[in-house]
Amino acid sequence: MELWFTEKQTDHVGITCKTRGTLMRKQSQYQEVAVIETEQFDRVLLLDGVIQTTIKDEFIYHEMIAHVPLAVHPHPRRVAVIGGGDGGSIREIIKHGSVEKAVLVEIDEQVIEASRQYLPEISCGLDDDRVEVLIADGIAHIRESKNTYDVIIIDSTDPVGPAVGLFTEEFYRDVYEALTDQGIMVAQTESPYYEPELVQRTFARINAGFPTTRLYIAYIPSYPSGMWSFTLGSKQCDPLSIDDGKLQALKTRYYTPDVHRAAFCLPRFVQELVTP
Ligand code: AG3
Repeated sequence: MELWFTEKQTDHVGITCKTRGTLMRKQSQYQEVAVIETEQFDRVLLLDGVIQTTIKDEFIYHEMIAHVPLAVHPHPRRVAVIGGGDGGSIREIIKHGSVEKAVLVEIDEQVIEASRQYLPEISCGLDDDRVEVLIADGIAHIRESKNTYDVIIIDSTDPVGPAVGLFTEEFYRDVYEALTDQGIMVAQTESPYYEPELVQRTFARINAGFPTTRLYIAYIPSYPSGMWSFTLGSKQCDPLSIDDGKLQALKTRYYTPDVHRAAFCLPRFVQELVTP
């Protein structure tokens, strides 16, 4: 018997994967947490039936959400990840020698538990000495942190349920205050193809507080439309000015200094979403 998993990505389109089995499935206080095994993507983390990350293509998302801001900041020492309980962003952050402390603020402990047990390739960085794991509300943590972090990465789920507050102008204002003078934030901001209004609105909200706001793109096969956006807000640093030499030693599979620059070159329909 063949078993297939489908995520309904929009009201009219889904992604369907041939499945070997379910490794775990558990209702947490916030959502249903599951790890399934698929033929194409190996193990897949699902939250309320939505694909968060997969063993095969997670490197693209995690490298692009972490290395882009860390390359732009001249000397990132303190970094926070809001959400991202699988640990993939943390694993990439600690590849940077300048980082002294990386704080993961995840609201749902069950996501961390499931990832530690079933996705060790992704969660492995969580045990590093420089990493602190907080089971806490990221919105409250950021509100209470002032002038604390050089880089803040918002590695959230889609803007439904607990993540809605991570897409508001008020939250981005608190992120600005939580950043140091040369601080940089990045948020995952969904598919420009399926969610153009969301991309446009979120960009405007970040841009309302940050002097420099830029959208960049990566291609992630398991996410809706494959084309995925990230929005970067910067207090001082130019997102396109990076020190290639410093980045040569990074062990990556997607990110390179050339990919960094290319990621900010947007197809016209995407550029139009962020041009006033
Ligand atoms: N967070 C973004 C997942 C969004 C995917 N959306 C979807 N499949 N509809 C990923 C967390 C990885 N650390």
